[in-house]
Amino acid sequence: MKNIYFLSDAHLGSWAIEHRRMQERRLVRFLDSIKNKAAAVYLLGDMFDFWYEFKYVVPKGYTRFLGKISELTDMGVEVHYFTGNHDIWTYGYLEKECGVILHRQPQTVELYGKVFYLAHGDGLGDPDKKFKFLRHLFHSKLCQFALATVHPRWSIWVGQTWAKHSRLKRPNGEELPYLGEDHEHLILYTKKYIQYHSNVDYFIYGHRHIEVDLQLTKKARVIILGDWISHFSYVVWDGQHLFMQQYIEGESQV
Ligand SMILES: [Mn+2]
Repeated sequence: MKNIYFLSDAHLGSWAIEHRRMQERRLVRFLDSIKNKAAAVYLLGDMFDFWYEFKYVVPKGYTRFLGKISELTDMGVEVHYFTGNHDIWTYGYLEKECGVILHRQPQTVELYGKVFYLAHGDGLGDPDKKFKFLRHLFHSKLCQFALATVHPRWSIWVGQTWAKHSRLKRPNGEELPYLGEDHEHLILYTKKYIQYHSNVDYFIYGHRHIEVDLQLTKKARVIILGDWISHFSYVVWDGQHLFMQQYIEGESQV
């Protein structure tokens, strides 16, 4: 039985990440190392720091990553691409050119007999009004249309700059640490969700850039994936065990 892998938040191409070239190469080497043992790879959002696709033009860069996911899908490995809050503006290129299966909404799927709830996690349980407003704006058809009419010289620049600042505004450049079961939005969201969906075994989220693995009830377990900026973390499901790993080159075996 082949493995299923989950990872998120590489934020490739970020102007705020100085080691961005090394980061992309490391991700590509990881994907290469698992390509023969993987049945599916779930990319749970924000793989790009800013992706905006025009009708006939896509952003510069990411060629190694795009090539590698194309290689996997050509081999028959399912690559599921969830949009996050930095890469929602994709309109068919990743599906047609790279063969990914695109998801814009949380998905509930059964994998080797267990029920998984998968989502990037932005906006779930988060009451922040400013974030909600921006999220609404970014998803609005009118705004997407307006941005599409601006020359890439400026629209991509605006987007990259916005994404860079959204990374740099963190105090000391670090993520807010895990807030605990009673304050972490994704955990609070999950607690509510399971009241009406008691069938889910595993909840897996990205977005927060922290590693969390919490047995919430006898049945429900929640994992937050870390990231591919400093954690280089991923989750493996082999049909028996679900576990989090960090990709250490030359050492990682699964
Ligand atoms: Mn995110």
